[in-house]
Amino acid sequence: MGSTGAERTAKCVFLVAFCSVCQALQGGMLFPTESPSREVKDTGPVIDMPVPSSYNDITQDVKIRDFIGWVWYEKDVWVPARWIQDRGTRIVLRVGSAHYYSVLWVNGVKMTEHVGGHLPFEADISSVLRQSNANPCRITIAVNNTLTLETLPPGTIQYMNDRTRYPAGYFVQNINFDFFNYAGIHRSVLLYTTPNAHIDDVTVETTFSDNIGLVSYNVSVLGSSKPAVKVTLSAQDGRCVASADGTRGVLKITDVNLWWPYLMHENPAYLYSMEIRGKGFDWPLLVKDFNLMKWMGANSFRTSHYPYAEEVLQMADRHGIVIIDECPGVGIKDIRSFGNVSLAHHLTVMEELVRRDKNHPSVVMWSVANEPASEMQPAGFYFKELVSHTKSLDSTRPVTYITDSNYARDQGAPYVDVICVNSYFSWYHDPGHTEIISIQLNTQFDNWYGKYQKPIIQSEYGADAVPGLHSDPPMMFTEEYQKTVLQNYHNVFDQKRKQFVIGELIWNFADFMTAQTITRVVGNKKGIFTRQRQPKAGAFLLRERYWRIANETG
Ligand code: BDP
Repeated sequence: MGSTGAERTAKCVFLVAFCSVCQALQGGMLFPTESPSREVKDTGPVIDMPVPSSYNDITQDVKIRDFIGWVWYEKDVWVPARWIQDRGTRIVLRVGSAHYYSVLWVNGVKMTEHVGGHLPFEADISSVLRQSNANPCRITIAVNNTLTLETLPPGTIQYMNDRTRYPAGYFVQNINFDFFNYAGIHRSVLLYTTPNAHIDDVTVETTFSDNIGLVSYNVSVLGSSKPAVKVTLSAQDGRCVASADGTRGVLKITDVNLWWPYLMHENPAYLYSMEIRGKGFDWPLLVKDFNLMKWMGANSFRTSHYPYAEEVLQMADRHGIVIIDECPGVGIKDIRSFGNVSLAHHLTVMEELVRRDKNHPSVVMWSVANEPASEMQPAGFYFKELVSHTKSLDSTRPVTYITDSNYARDQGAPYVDVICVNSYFSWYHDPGHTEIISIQLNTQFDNWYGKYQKPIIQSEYGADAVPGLHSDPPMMFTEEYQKTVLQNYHNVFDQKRKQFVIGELIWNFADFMTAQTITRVVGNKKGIFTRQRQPKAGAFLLRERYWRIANETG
């Protein structure tokens, strides 16, 4: 990776030098100096950068940590000659995710570009590679992390131009969300092949009646020839339980084993495998996180506030963890972010998300946004469109967004299936007063339910705790305070659980990095685990609670 414009400038410098060898000297070639009439752009350093990773935390350089703008990644790879020679093979380059706006070149030829930081994109690079000198193949990806009012999440750039206060001038990226705007190529970049005639998409919808499971499938095949498609469905022990021919159909399974979240059934997370013939991040941390969830007896999470890597969803399928799959619609606070351009982009992001995740049994609900300014007048139309579009993409799952608005003023709640509410009583409101939680939380639930009669999930609640900080009686930022807040919320959940509160999601599983502000102590400390995954006192409280509930209900 180099900094701004590194690669383009580097090529330019090379060409100038070449001309000077073969022609008479031209011009005085003054040393380049910045002046009111001249601009100089240095090619910048080229540094090693691992992929996948965020470039911000890799070096000790504060400028790279806080960099805003274009960065350039480049790598030469050898593509197996066999792939190139066999014209029946399609060669694809897939980027798991790059934040935020990306342009992709292969051997200097632009292949594609993609807007949005959390979902995959890919390009068929076969024809470029089949031109002469394909190997080594040079992959170049330019990534720009600038957020605007029309990106998801939105942001604004603010220029500090007042030269009396800021002699050099500078600019900052303003954001309305509470996590560090990590940037770079965040997920794996893969080269893979398919035959020219290949399966482009598969949609599976499941239902059951008594002991019969029904699997409707729809396979989309691309390519000039259309091979016959055969579908087989196998049970977990490998037995074939149903099969069919053709690109669409319904498979029937007698004595079906349903997929259940773990803790809720003696045989949870039962997966059938479907094979369609005709054919086409940090692992240790991921495994540790799933082990911690199971240690606690937790069986659900929300992908706040953007889609997680596909490997995470695959793990959830296998382990019986239920997911609310959230798009990057966080920080929609400015009225201009409810405009048509923003809405059109938001609809596209939902299309990309549903396309990617629709076949995961662990995904039980789509979340189209987190804490938007849903009390603003255009929010009604915006969420009506967004929810109905998402339902048209997937009619089998409920759709929600997460609100922190007042129940009386929220404009989007009429369109969602489940009301998801975030609240921070005794933290952002009435700091220090844990005794008000009970009355405020009861009122919150009764108000929402009274108005909409829809099931409710408490989608965030919690308090910051700096690990190792203690006080009794509890004070804010200590482990005891976090525990007391959680305990007070839980007392109310236990009363309402028997009525209409169908879920509770602690904020947050683990501490995480944010931008620097006076409300954050080296990041957000609302985790019940530290960033290094060690438990705070609150983790033991939740562990006791979740296992108790599992035993009561199970
Ligand atoms: C909520 C946001 C979440 C924040 C949390 C907090 O949804 O992203 O991290 O507050 O302030 O409003 O800790």
